[in-house]
Formats: sequence, C-alpha cells, structure tokens
Amino acid sequence: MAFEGLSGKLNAVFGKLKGHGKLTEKDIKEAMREVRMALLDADVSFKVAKDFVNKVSEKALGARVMESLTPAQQVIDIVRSELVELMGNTTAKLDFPSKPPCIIMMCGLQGAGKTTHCAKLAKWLMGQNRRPLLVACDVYRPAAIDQLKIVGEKVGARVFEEGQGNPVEIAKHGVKYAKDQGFDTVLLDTAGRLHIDETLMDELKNIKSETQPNEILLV
Ligand SMILES: Nc1nc2c(ncn2[C@@H]2O[C@H](COP(=O)(O)OP(=O)(O)O)[C@@H](O)[C@H]2O)c(=O)[nH]1
Ligand SMILES: [Mg+2]
Repeated sequence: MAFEGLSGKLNAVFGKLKGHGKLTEKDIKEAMREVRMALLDADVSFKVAKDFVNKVSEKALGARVMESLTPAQQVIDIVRSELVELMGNTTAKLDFPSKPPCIIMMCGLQGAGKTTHCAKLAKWLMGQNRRPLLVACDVYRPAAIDQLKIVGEKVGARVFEEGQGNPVEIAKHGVKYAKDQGFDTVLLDTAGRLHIDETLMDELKNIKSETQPNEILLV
C-alpha cells in the first residue's frame, strides 16, 4: 500500500505524453519532472527518485526515442523497465530455519496492511503444510486485537493475544507458546509507526532483540 496512488499518477503522466504525438526534449523533461513528483509523493527517497529520473531521462533523450514513430510508448517502456529494476526484479523466498519456529515480524506504517497481510500469509503458509501462529502485538487499540482475531478466524489460523499488555512481552510469550504447542511459524503483528517516533521504534527494536525474527517484512 506504500505505493498506493503511484500507478495512477504515472498513468496520468503517460496519458499526457501520449497526447503529444511527436515529443520534444521539453515534453520529456516535463514528464520526468512529474514522474519525480509522483515518486516523492509515494515516499520514495529524494536521492532514489532523482537517480531514477536521471537514468530514465538519459535513456529517453539518448536513444532515438524522439525520432521514433511511437515516442511516448518508448518513454513509458523505459520508465516501466527502470521501475522493475528499482523494485528489484527478483523475488525473495521466505527463509525457514531448520529448527522451528520461524519468526516473522510484520512492520510498517499505520494502515499499511500489516494485519491483513498476516492473515494472508498465514493462509498461504497453511497451504504449504505449515502451522502458523498469529501474535497480536498491536496493543494500542483494542480493535486491532479483535481485527487480528477476526481475520485469523477467517483463514482458520490461531491467534495468540494477551490483551493490551506489553508488546515485547506478548511477542516473547507468543514465541514460547508456539514452541510449546508445536506451531512452526510465528507471525508478529506489530502496531503501525513512523520512523520518527522513538518510543515506538525502540519497542520494535526490543521485540526484534527479544525474539530474533528470521524475517522482518515491511508492509
Ligand atoms: N486495496 C487493498 N486494501 C488493503 C490491502 N491490505 C489491507 N487493505 C485494507 O487497508 C486497511 C488497513 O489494513 P490493515 O491490515 O488493518 O493495516 P495495518 O494497520 O497495517 O494493520 C484495511 O481496511 C484493509 O482492508 C490490500 O492489499 N489492498
Ligand atoms: Mg494492524
């Protein structure tokens, strides 16, 4: 969800480009400025956005794009392939340790989709013959715990919760419960937070140091 709105904004830029027919250098520069704005709006770092646009501009202006019959389409193709490159064109596999449980920590901004993703991942894991346990570490809203219980129930996954206690303790207890009860994967559903919130970031560090997750997924 971090990139929500990005594709819409890029499509608007592409639409404008297509409307031009023949492209001038100025058209491409204007489009690149808009692409950069769209990336910045989607929280892409300034340097990454700048490098990205420089790379695309170089390719778009360097290749004989403007003289081609379909210049807009060529620019769009360049942006697309560079985006794929930027996001990483390989898929990473979850790394399961030989000794269970595998601990997966879900992190991200509020409303990014962590809780939903926990349930989806649990469902997928069950399809792989694994036994996941969802652990409710978002204690700041009672509704967050209920939400995890509801989505957990929907996919048929067990949820470990201790109400609105200390998230670090809950994470630890969840892992212990998983070990005792034979769950082989623990999904820690943490509360959303901004990287500038030191108290909450420290809490995340503590959950990490206390549970030693095998994977930390940023949603
Ligand atoms: N369209 C869309 N909505 C999603 C997706 N994942 C979550 N949501 C919705 O986004 C909202 C926030 O999701 P939630 O899992 O509670 O986010 P959390 O605060 O990070 O735990 C909810 O209304 C979800 O139904 C997704 O992949 N696509
Ligand atoms: Mg949540």
